[in-house]
Amino acid sequence: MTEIKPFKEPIYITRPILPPIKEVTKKIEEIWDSKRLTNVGAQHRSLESGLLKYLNTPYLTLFCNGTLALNIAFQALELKGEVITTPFTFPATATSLIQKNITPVYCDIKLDDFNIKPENIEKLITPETTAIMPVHVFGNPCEIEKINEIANKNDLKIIYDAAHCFGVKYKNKGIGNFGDVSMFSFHATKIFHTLEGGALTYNNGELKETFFLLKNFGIKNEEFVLLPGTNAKMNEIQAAIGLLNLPRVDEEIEKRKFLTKIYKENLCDINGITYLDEKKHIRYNYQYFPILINEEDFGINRDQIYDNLKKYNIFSRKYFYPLCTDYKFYKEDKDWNIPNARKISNQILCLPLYGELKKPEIDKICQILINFKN
Ligand code: T4K
Repeated sequence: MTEIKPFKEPIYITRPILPPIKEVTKKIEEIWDSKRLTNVGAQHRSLESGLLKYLNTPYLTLFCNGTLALNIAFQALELKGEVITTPFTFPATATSLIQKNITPVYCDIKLDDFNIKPENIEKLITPETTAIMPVHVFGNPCEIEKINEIANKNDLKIIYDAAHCFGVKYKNKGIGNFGDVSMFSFHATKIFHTLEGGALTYNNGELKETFFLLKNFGIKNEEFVLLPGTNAKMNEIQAAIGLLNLPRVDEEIEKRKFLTKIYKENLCDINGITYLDEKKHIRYNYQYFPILINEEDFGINRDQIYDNLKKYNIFSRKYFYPLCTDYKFYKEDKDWNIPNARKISNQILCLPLYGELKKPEIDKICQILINFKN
């Protein structure tokens, strides 16, 4: 076995795309000159129309982050009682429900895409259920038709957590076209970002005004406050960064697609390591590159690999461990029927993936990983 030296600089799970600083300065000067810093100014309006085109959805509303966008979607759709969701996700999916006094009910996931398992949803529906909130985890589209059918049959709303999905298409349609509402995150760790930020996309134009009111304290005009809203507005600097990043997204996706291919070529024959196959009719965005480690076949487990990679200056992530069902703030230990989610959460490891990385770096990460094999 050849000895491999650690990377000189840390290799993180992701790095944001960054427009040239000169372009940023120019935009900031524009904002400074206008003295309009927030409350839906020119940058905000321009980004909204740019994103409508890019995401190809009938309606879109911007927010200061994805989590508050979710909160507002629940409020606007008047969700209450229970919402069926996945335990294999980032905390914000579940905690945004809890913040609105809605009980998350956890459904198991599928092994071929790590998304909610439609076959198990119906068993979890009770008279209290008002919606289904699936997550297109890692940018992999859920089983949209099946979920639609269940929701229609049971008169439930669908809110997709599409935080990872910027640029994803399903059957040639932007992923934000499905369900009642979809939420995109524009956090710095996402393919497209506005530093912090998010958006809701939807087909029902009547929601537009409600979303607008709810993100701006519920204020209709100087004399009327119509709804108990909050402050969830995207500011002008966030929107300006979005405008500079938007033309760079497709190139970033192409770079990540290439790097994903390199990962797969390196890891395809390694006993104990598997990754998801791509499905038909999907334009992926390569937001993450998750692999599964089977300890029995690989010789060491996911946690050992995670720790060992750090010694080489490689910072992988255990997205998503722990499962939402295992958060400490749940006082009662409910016995959720989620064997697949448990298995995936214990084996998953997301490897560094961002456009700035080069083939030799991916080859080296893989070689280091393969050398851990017992
Ligand atoms: N639903 C789902 C399914 C989500 O995944 C998320 C967020 C949400 C909802 C909520 O959306 P937002 O409210 O955030 O819009 C990160 C992000 O903070 C979070 O947005 C994201 N999901 C989650 C999957 O990843 P952490 O705790 O892993 O981030 P952090 O700070 O450890 O960053 C990871 C790595 O990225 C760093 O090691 C280095 C790099 N990085 C990070 C930042 C913030 C940079 O290079 N530059 C940066 O500015 O949560």
